[in-house]
Amino acid sequence: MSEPIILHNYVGGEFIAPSTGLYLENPEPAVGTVLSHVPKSAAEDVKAAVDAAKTAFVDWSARPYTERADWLDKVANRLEERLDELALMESRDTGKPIKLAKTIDIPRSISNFRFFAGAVRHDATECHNMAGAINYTLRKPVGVAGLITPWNLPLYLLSWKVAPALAMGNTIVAKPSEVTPMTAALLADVFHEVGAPAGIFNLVHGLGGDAGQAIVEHPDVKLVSFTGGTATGRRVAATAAPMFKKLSLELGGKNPTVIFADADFDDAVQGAARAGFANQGQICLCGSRILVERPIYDKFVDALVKQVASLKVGNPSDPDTDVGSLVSLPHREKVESYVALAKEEGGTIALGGMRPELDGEHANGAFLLPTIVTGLDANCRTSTEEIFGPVVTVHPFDTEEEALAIANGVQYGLAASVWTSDLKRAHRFSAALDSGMVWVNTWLLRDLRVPFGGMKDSGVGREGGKYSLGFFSEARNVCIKL
Ligand code: TXE
Repeated sequence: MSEPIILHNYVGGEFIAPSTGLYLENPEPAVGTVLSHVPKSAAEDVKAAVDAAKTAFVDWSARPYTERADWLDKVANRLEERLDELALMESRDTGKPIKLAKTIDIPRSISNFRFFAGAVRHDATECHNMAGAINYTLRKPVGVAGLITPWNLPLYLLSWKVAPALAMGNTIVAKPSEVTPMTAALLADVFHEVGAPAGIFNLVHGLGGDAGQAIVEHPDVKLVSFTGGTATGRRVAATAAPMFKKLSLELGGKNPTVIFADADFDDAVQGAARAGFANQGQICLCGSRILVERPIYDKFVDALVKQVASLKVGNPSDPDTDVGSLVSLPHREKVESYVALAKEEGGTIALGGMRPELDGEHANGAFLLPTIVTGLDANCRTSTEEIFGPVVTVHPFDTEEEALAIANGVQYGLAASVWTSDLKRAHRFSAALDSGMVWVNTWLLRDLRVPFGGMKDSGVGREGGKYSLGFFSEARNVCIKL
């Protein structure tokens, strides 16, 4: 067993200890041993980071966009050189399969830097001609950006915010989840290695209620981009709104996967399994409510059970593993409480519902078998509340109207996937869904230019492509009388 790694905050280009002198233990969820000691930072640490970011802003915001884009490319290149190390750390910190970290999480993080370097190089602003005058739009950096990220896709989601924030000339105070701080720490290391200007990227570790809250409260943080749970998002909004901060909230989901009888059956089974169980069901976009048209319902459930039962559960470091451990033991308890609730509510556990029996160091990891529940009312708590784990419920429907009512009958509205070979229905149904994003005959196929975000309790605002460039800047109109 190796010694725990001691993490530092990164402020003004220096790695420093928290002012409190206190550290949190960060366990490796698949084995239960302590992976690192994480600074338990306080408002004082956030203040130092904001001061550093404010100082750096003067110079950074004045640099040409081409230079800022070049820095993003340097960060991307160095991340790429360290891909294996980053992937292993992401897998150990979260419990996710190394296969996923290596092919999705880290490559996407690298792409995020390259994409926003390209986006800002090719960006153009608008011009509105009118009688006797011309208007043009300038985009100014906002200032110090507070970026708060969750534990499910640590570097992937952090880089999705860091890259556009810097591209548009802002400087950053970031706080990763205290549950998964490792790759954010490595990102700070990369900024340091490439010699990025001191203070443009500051990292403060710690608890949400301490360091996170202090970032949102700080009057000099002019913009907050938050991804996390809906309850926390509500608190962030309540704190930030009276100060009129720019705010982007990407929150929870309870996303429907809607399968019509005319869909390509095998594709739909594969798609529903992937949408339900990728990253152990811990992606805000995961499809945890599977609605199936009645004529194919029984056949579909059988095929889904067979498909999901074939997934290999266990050691995240094994390259063949499909399903790793959940992010923590407390999170597994939360997910298991929903399995118990599903039974109370009259559901049948068609697959899983318990912990796998694993040997050796994984015997006490936070594992849970992929779980499929049938026979539940579509309106019960298990079917409508966000579980954020490897648990899906499957429900039959008879008509398109009924499928739509079930799909839209929750407080969330983040993503949906629809499986059908009827083109007209695909368009009609996609337009009627209360959902920020709809995939048809696929799931999580991402183009980084498209708007990303949710409606209802799934959040406020959109990020991605020009939406991110817009959010991370202030638009100013200049009207010239001719
Ligand atoms: O998230 P939190 P948690 C959902 C999922 C999960 C639930 C709770 O259902 O079970 O949310 O997860 C920081 N001010 N999602 O508790 O608390 C916190 O330190 C400022 C969906 O882990 O929302 C972390 O960095 N920041 C989701 C970040 O907020 C605060 C991904 C997210 O943590 C804060 C994760 C405060 N007062 C969970 N309190 C998704 N949409 O992808 C906490 N934080």
